[in-house]
Amino acid sequence: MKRPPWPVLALVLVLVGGSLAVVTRPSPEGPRYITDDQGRAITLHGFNTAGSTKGDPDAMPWIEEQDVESEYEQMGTNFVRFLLQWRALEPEPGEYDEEYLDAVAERVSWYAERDYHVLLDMHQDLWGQGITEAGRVGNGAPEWGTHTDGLPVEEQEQWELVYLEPGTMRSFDHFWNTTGEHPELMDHYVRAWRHVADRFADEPAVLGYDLMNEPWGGTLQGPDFEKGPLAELYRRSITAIREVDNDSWIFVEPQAVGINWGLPSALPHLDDPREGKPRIVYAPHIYPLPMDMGESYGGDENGGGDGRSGRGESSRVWIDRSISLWRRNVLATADRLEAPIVLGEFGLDTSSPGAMEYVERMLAVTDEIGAGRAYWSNDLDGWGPWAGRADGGEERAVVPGPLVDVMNRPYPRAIAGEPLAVHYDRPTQTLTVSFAEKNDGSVTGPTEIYVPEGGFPGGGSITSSDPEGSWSGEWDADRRVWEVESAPYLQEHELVVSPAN
Ligand code: IDC
Repeated sequence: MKRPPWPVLALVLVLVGGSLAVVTRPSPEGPRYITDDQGRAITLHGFNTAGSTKGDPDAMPWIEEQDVESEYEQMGTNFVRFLLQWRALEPEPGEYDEEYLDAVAERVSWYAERDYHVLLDMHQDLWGQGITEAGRVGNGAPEWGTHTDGLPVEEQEQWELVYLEPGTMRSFDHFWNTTGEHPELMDHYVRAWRHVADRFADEPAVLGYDLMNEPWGGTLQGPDFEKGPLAELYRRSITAIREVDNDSWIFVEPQAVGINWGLPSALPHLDDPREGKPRIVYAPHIYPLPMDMGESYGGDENGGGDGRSGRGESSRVWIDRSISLWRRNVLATADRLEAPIVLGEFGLDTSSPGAMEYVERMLAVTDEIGAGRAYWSNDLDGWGPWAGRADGGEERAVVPGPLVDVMNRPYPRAIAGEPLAVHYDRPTQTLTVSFAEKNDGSVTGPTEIYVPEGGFPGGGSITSSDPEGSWSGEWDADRRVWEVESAPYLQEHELVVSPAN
């Protein structure tokens, strides 16, 4: 008799076992979308405010309340990623500046009055002002937390390259305690977050906390960094925040370099000890490498155009490939984290060729993957929506640039159910939103769809797949919002908003 082929059987078992393991993997626990206090899925659509915070002595953005009003009126945004600076929060070790937090709270109230969701972002680039004597290149960390050990930091034309300077590397190595010399730095950072959360836990306009902008691992890179000290920082911050704030959403970013270009992240799943379903959000950025290298979104999708990539095709084709790669990898990471996605930064010089098409593309991609988004940024620097300030006069009104029209588009602010698809067709200005009924009593209130003024007098027209008489759509002219009550006995609904004809 022939001997049974054990090795082959074993291999088959391993393979079948492996695929069974995949099939029987538990389904995601948490919602894959962010919900408001009525259990509705919210779409976050807005700006980073602002880059000017970094260089400001008081760490405040350039805006006044009238600028928030202009943004709301001209683009109907509902989201702001608001920059914080650790240096301002904790100017001396263990001492928090309450006046700084008061100033933040005042600005939060400007947004709260207009129903925005505010994400507090602990921003840093290149560690902190203290990496160079002139203080011109880095921002974020306090001087007392900056240890370059006297290693040099040269300014570079392309600011990101300063990440590679020895003094910058060493500052990060000390923070992550790769050097074993400064374990206290991470303790301070975690406690500082707890302090912020304690202050804003009861402010409903504050949606959540972005634990660290664009983490950089110093000499630890990739999975070693993301699964190691970065995950440790996140776990400790999540635990500390939850001691004082059960409800806010906690946003985590991957390593920025590489992941911003579309490469995969190794960030591990992070537990959320809150009562109820987890509220962790995956918040990556996108800055395609060709764009970092000075390419524009000019040319066309068929490869024609300016051919600046020097590869016999337009740079747009090359950038589109980066976007596809980014999208695939972001979805994979969000699956692992069982987290909704918010694109925390995307942006470019609005005068570069094809810039507005790139923004349209990213708005479409974020719609497709059910992600919120914050454009970088609302500064008066050529990237933002404003061409500048009108000269003179008390009002100093902001002057709209090309981005205003692109960002001012119909979108569902809140969906009373489980979102299935959101699609905006720019040529016909038609928005289609489909969602499933949630029959578990967890959702109250109407679906709300924002519609811009231009081309949509009286809100334009709205239709529903629900039978006539079983649903209602009410136009709130002040907020420029359709409030839709759908037929609760139907499993799925599709709403279509288009210009009046
Ligand atoms: C940029 C600012 C620029 C500044 C630089 C360094 O636009 O004026 O010199 O930061 O502070 C990011 C960062 C974000 C950057 C943005 C655009 O998170 O802070 O702002 N960007 O370069 N990562 C990739 C791009």
